Amino acid sequence: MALLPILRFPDPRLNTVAKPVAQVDERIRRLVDDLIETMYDHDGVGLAATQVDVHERVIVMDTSDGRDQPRVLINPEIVARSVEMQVGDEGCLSVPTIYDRVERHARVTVRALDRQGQVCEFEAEGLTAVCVQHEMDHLIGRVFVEYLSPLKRDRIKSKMLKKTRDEQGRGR
Ligand code: GNR
Ligand code: NI
Repeated sequence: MALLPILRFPDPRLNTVAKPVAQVDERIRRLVDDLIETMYDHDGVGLAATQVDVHERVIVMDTSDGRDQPRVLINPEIVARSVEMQVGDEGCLSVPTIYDRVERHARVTVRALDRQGQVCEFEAEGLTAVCVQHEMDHLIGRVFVEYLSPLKRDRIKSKMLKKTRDEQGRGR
């Protein structure tokens, strides 16, 4: 297992569209395990392969209270979405310290392959529904701040560039 470095907004690699996984093999399982370890290390509720510069349709999530129920979604598809929407505060490991409101479908039905390559389908609501939509956006190259106003997005962009510069100045 390994901790993977996470790309930071506005890195253009975050805008890459991921390709479907052709076969759930040992390489993909290793990626899944590294994503899970990296997600827990950063106390995240989800992580998409895009964020670690791997452009394949792989997501890991854990929205359980005990943080002991990792979920693996390979080639995820939303097969149904509620008309009802919900607005919730979102954050992103690729946009650290920034939280803002985003409107999402309140419920989504997701179909994906699991770590074994088996098809699984479930209905998600609340934070899990938010997380699925947030992670699936990463796979099509979209970061949540792109839903905010251009003014806010530009401010966040400047703040992230400065943060990255400051950290590199300190030799990190
Ligand atoms: O850890 C995360 N928390 C979170 C909170 C509200 C809505 C979405 C998220 S996902 C985020 C981890 C992340 O960046 N996943 O891509
Ligand atoms: Ni994110």
